[in-house]
Amino acid sequence: MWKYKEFMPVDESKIVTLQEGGTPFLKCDKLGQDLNIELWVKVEGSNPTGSFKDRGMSVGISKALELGVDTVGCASTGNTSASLAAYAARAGLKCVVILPSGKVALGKLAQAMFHGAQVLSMDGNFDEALEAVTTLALEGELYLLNSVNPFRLEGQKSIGFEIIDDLGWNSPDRIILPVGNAGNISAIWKGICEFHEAGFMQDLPMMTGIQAQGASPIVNAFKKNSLEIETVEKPETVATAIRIGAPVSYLKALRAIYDSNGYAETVTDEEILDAQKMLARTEGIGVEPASAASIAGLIKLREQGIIDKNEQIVCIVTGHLLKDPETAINACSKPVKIKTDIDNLREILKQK
Ligand code: AN7
Repeated sequence: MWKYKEFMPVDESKIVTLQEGGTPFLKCDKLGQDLNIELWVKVEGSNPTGSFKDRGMSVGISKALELGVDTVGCASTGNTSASLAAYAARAGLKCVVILPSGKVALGKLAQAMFHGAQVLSMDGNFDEALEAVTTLALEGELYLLNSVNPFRLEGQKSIGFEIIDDLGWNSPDRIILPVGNAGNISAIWKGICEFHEAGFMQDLPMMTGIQAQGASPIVNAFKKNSLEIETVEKPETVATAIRIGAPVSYLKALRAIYDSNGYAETVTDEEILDAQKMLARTEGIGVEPASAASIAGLIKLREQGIIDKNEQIVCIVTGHLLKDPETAINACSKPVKIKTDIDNLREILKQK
């Protein structure tokens, strides 16, 4: 992503990178033909720590070095902490992460711990953890690297740059992505607008945000045509990455959706898990549940007629399948036990 460094507000001599960005951009014809659209999928799980957060952390940690801080921190549903822990390690900074107890997928927890962060498990949800870490940041204990930090969004806007670049300096009709704390949709829209103002393309995409039904304050506001959200006190969804009831960047996100003539919709946990499996089995793309919300949303909005036939659509899948191995294993039948006997193996294959 640093090929776009002229658009990034950092001191070039202090860039901390794990070579994030430049992720696969896959045309998905089987799924696209079923839905009568042209479908592209941007695979953010291919980033160094397995999610789009790496783009933001590369800029955020570069900035932390520029500012001369010694400790960085975040609250997280998992991916932010995994990414921050890795980039802090690379920069030689101390790292503190606060996680909602019992609600962080195993792969993400393993990453945060293994990269050497101080991992604190809070008896509360993400919104409460963010409030706590923000207080610590305001007291000067640490440099906050949640997406309230504008430098995070400066990195993540490169997803927008890459989509335009990947399409040969054209905008798709629509970009669909999962929304949790709402930083990413805001960042991508910023990137798109910067490229548009620079004259790199003519059209603009309709920004389309998808939330889980049990954690959908932004969709609720959109359905009321409002710029204000009502906090969801007890957010709940299988897609733990987006289990967020008080998204910090709600205003930027709603503006992005309204200004781009976009849309917002909810999907159920069942729709998310069905879409996750379908994407893995028809296109070979393995994503975590939150990421599959974009595909589930695409299917729903196509059925509802909100998405027209022949639209050119980019779905962003935000994190890798292996982030949440437990959910993946629970969605499958167990491996068949076999004996160390080739005849037995032949019998089993015949049964199919
Ligand atoms: C896979 O890691 O909020 O709307 O603390 O991990 O920018 O918040 C993660 C969010 C989508 C939502 N997909 O993005 C965290 C965290 C995945 C994610 C989102 C997240 P935002």
